[in-house]
Parts: sequence; C-alpha cells; structure tokens
Amino acid sequence: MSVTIVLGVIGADCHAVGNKILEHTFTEAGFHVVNLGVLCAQEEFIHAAVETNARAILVSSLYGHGEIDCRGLKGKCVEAGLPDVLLYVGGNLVVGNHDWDEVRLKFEEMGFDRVYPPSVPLAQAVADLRSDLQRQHERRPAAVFASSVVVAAAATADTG
Ligand code: B12
Repeated sequence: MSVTIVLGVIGADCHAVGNKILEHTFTEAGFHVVNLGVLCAQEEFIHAAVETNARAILVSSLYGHGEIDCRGLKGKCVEAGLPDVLLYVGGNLVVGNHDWDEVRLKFEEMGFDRVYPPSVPLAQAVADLRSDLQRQHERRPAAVFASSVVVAAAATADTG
C-alpha cells in the first residue's frame, strides 16, 4: 500500500502551478497524494493528515509570507497527535533575497524537517522523503516491531 502525503499551498497564497507539478511528481513516484490545492489554513493540513493517516505534510509558500503562515504548524501537529509526521516546506519562503542558509535555519527552528528553495530538483525531494521515511521505519519502537512480528507469526500459522 502506498504512503499517503498531504500537499498544499499555505495561507492566502494562490500560486497554483507549482502545486500541480508537485502533485504529479509525487504521484508518479508512487505516493498517494492528498492535494488540498491553494489558500490552505494550517488546520486544513492537520485535519487532512489526521483523516488520511498521512506520513508527511508538504507545504508550499510562494508569495513571501511563509514565515508568518508556517509559524506554529509543528506545535499544532504535536497537539493533534502527529508528533512524527514529516514536515517539508518549499518555494519563495520570504520576501526578497536572503541568505538561503538563514532561511533554511529559520524554518528548521520552526520544526520543519526539510526546507527547499524554488530551484530544488523535485527528484531530490522525492529521494529525501523516501530516505526520511526509511529512517523513521528503522527507528520504530521495539514494541511496535514486536507486535508486527506476532501478527506476522499468526499469519504464517494461519496459512500453514
Ligand atoms: C504566475 C505568478 C503569479 C500569478 C499566480 C497565478 C496562479 N493562480 O498560479 C498571480 C498573477 C495571481 C500572482 C500573484 C501574486 N504574486 Co506571483 N508570481 C507568479 C510567477 C510569475 C510564476 C509562479 C509560477 O507559477 N512558477 C512556476 C512554478 C512551476 O514554480 P513555483 O511556483 O516556484 O513552484 C516550484 C518550486 O517553488 C518548488 N516548490 C514549491 N513549493 C514546494 C514545496 C516543497 C515541499 C518542495 C520540495 C518544492 C516546492 O517546486 C515547484 C515545482 O517545480 C512568480 C515568479 C516566478 N518566476 O516564479 C511570481 C511570484 C511568486 N509572485 C510574487 C508576488 C509578490 C505575488 C503577489 C503578492 C503580487 C501582488 N502584489 O499582488 C501576488 C500574490 C497573490 C496571492 N494571494 O497569492 C513574487 C513572490 C516574491 C517573494 N516571495 O519574495 C514572485 C516570486 C514574483 C517576484 N519575483 O516578485 N503571481
């Protein structure tokens, strides 16, 4: 079964073209993409992630207000019971030209796992998501692992 991700353009931002390209790219890469489109409130991302059991939320911000629109999203994810949902953000995150490392750091401090400039090759973002999901899978608590072993053993016993 494919991994579900939630995608959308945050805040009062109506830039729609990149959003469609992201949807296409991640769908082609084998993800189940729940695309909220443009003009999305933080709560819509979180609601969709809870409803669909999504493993990652991909936020776009193109019009320069990304910092204001994204602030607090991580905390709301934690409150909603999504402490481990991966948070990615990309686009023209701030107004004007800024040192990229400063921008990246600012968004990382806000709780984002990955922060991308508009020039990022999307194949890179797909590879990052695969590797972050794999790392999470490897770090899963022993209890979860143990219960899946029990389920697997039961299934084997059933079949045979
Ligand atoms: C078309 C356009 C518009 C159209 C949008 C039409 C529509 N419905 O889509 C209109 C005319 C409505 C518009 C309005 C505005 N725009 Co405009 N717009 C553009 C323009 C020319 C192209 C955007 C685009 O479609 N690019 C093509 C797509 C494919 O690229 P993209 O959007 O960047 O997305 C890619 C990457 O960013 C990346 N990406 C994006 N998100 C994410 C997320 C993740 C997780 C990852 C991995 C990657 C990723 O992947 C995407 C696909 O390759 C850009 C300039 C430019 N050349 O980019 C300005 C631009 C984005 N707009 C800008 C501005 C300021 C505005 C307005 C505020 C102008 C105004 N004063 O009214 C308004 C905002 C309206 C609003 N509420 O959103 C600025 C933003 C400046 C900033 N951030 O510092 C830009 C950069 C122009 C500029 N140089 O000043 N705009």
